[in-house]
Amino acid sequence: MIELRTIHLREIRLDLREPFRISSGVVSERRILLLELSSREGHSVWSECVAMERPNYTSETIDTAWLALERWIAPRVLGRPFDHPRDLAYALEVDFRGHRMAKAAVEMGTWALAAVQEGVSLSTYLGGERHRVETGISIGIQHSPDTLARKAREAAARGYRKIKLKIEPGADLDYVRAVRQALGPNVHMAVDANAAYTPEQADDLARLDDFDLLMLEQPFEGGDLVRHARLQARIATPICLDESITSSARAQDMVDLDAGRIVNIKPGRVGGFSQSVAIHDLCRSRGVPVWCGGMLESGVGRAYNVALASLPGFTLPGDLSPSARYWARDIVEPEWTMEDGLVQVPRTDPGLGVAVNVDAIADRTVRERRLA
Ligand code: OSB
Ligand code: MG
Repeated sequence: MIELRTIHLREIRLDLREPFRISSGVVSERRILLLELSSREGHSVWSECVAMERPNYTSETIDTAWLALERWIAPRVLGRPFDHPRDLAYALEVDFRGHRMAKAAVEMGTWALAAVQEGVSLSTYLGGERHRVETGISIGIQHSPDTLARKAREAAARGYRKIKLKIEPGADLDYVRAVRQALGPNVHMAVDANAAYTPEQADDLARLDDFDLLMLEQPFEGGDLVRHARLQARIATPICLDESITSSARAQDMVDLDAGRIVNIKPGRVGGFSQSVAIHDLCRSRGVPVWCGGMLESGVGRAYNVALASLPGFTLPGDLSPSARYWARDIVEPEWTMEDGLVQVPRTDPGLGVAVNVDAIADRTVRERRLA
């Protein structure tokens, strides 16, 4: 049994060490929505809502998430006992569309609270098995192919097991070619378009087959499956869907239509861990590899991603870069690190396995609200 007593919302701002550009926009300062959940049983945990400042990845933003949490999510779940986090997830689905990132922040926090209550790590509570997870890097769009090739070479030298390049029309084939030349044939490379292409540009996308890519992520708009299936039928590179997969039903459609052959699971995008685990289970039973994507999370959000990525079906490297890639100083202790391209999964202490630096958060808080 688990019952939420309070949800404390805080917005903090953290400067990225370097701006991160994807096809639909650039982020230099990350506005981060943190939640502190406390239970009737007397435990408390931190969680993170991964929505960004502008609606350029999905329709949600940090401001819509704040509103949804105050108005609809907190009133539905506070003071109400649930047998399991899945029951809370269900309560947030009934007659309540969308707002998945806002819902996920509470739903995932509830899994962490349940883990603490059971005295086990979040990874263990989720059914994770791995003690280490392979780490990939996602490199933003750069000014020139040469700059990108230099960054990719540095990343490969640091041990990353997968190098993912953001692409867009006009910054694709020449960039990918330069990186493949710089890295040689043995490094795992992927590209992510964040929905920047239309089916009329399929000829350009088909040329990516020359570069032996592990995957082409989300070329067409979020929600689309049919156009992705048509593209997959004519290219050899496996398509990986990110924005188009919002639930296990959509993942099933993807497999049935052969609209993609890999899924990027971001728990925030699908409403939390209940859907994430369902997508994982479905893909595993259908032989579809999954991996854990990132949303430029702080060390709090990363703890949730690392725990999820310890499940056995996560067979490809996740976008789980160490703290120092993003921030001068992260808000957790210890910070997340990488060794030989692997991140260690905390499996001994109950819950997240990292402590939150409350002073660092207080210094950076721009607004807060306690919901009870
Ligand atoms: O599509 O995976 C994406 C960041 C913001 C929005 C969308 C995406 C990303 C990333 C970041 O690729 C990966 C990371 O957190 O390291
Ligand atoms: Mg993506």
